[in-house]
Order: sequence, then C-alpha cells, then structure tokens
Amino acid sequence: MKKTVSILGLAVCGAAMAASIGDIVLDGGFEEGTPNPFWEEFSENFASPICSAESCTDFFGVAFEGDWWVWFGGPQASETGWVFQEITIPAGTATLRFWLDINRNSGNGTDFMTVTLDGEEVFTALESDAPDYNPWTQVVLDVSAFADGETHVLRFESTTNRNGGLFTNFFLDAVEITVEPGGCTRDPAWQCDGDVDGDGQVNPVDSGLVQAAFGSGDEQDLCNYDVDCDGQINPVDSGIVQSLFGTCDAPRGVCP
Ligand SMILES: [Ca+2]
Ligand SMILES: [Ca+2]
Ligand SMILES: [Ca+2]
Repeated sequence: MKKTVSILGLAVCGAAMAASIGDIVLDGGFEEGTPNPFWEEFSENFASPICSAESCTDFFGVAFEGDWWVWFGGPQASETGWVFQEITIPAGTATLRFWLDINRNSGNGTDFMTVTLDGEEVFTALESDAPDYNPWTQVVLDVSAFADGETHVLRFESTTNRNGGLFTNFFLDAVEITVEPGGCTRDPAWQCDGDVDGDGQVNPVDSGLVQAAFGSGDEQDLCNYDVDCDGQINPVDSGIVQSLFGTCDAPRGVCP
C-alpha cells in the first residue's frame, strides 16, 4: 500500500519540493477564527461564515475539531457564503479531505455547498444529501489534476433558501490537502525556480549547467535540467533559467 506523505513530511525528507512551501492548506481547521488571516470569507447575512459556539451558537452542533468551523446556511430567507484561499500544490498525487455535517435540511432540493479549484467544481452536496453527511462525515477527493506546483484557488461556497419553516445547515471543518510526491527527485534540490545547482541563486552558473547538458537523455539530467518538461534539454530550457536570473521564486514542480 502506498503511503500518503504530507508536505511537512516531504520537507523533512529533503525531497525535491522546498521547505518554503509549508502546509498546503493554511488553518484548515479555521482555529484562527474570524477575521481569518488565511481564508477570505463572506456571508450575506452574518459577519462571516466562520463560527465558534461563542460567536454563533451551538444550537445545531459544534466544530468537528477544536473550537471553530464554517457554518453555511441557517434560518435566513436566503443565505450565500463562501471561504477561499490560494494554495500551491506540489507535483504528485494530491488528495483533498474535509469533514462535512448537513445537520438540517430544507427539502427544497436546491440548497447546496460546492467545492471548486480555480472555479472548477470538484464536489457538490445538496440539502437532499443530508442522510449521507450527518453526523460529521469525511469527504475524500483526488485533486491531482491541480498538483503542478502552481497556485490555485480552493473555494467552498453555499447558497440556501428557507423552505417554509425548514432550512439547511452545511457545517465544514478540518480541510487538508496531502500530496504523495510523484515524478523525479532533483539532486541537488532547487532552492529557487531555475536554481539547478541548488545554491539559492539563479545566475549564469545555472544556465551554464543546463547548456552543458544539451541533448542528454540521462534520466537524472532530464530531472535536473529539462525545465519545461518536454523531454529534451535544449536552448529553451537555458533560456527559461536566464529569464529567472536574480530571482528566487518557489521551485516549479518536478517533471512527471
Ligand atoms: Ca475546527
Ligand atoms: Ca544556482
Ligand atoms: Ca526542455
């Protein structure tokens, strides 16, 4: 059985991804409360959908973990809310997990909570799914399509409408993304994007190393120097490194 490794574990192992990436989802348990330093937050009727029993009410339940969670919906005539943050998912097999509790449902057939990455829907629950998500139930999704070392927007959003005396609650907590590293392992590890010798600077030494490897089909050379992952080491790759001279951006993902 394959082992799923968190990015923290990855950094400890000194693998290709730099330690600078850190946790993928920041404050996935919402324990920083509101206003939250990591999540953008909006609620049509309330200051924020991020709740504690003290700031909202524990009448319908409490956090899955800790003191804080996200409460979408509620007894208002209509309520829209969302939370989102920008995340960077390194290359590999990426899994998004979160806990969901639909502890009231209106029966109107339309209340929903949806999860998107860059606006693309990866999960939606309707109010009628309440029997599947009460009590708290973990949702596990493969989001490897977004595991490319680039920045993505992870967003949870809900709209509900009261149905007579009935309404819907979507409770959300404990959001995390873990990545099982894929692809090759750069040796030495890049400290900056294009830093092929791993010394923390991008300069002519790096582009020179790429040039010296032009045409090489060696697997480790391709891992280290095929910057655009087209299977060839050529002037395009050294050109990319040259365009990065003097910068120290987070390393791009390794090639698959
Ligand atoms: Ca929590
Ligand atoms: Ca360098
Ligand atoms: Ca190339």
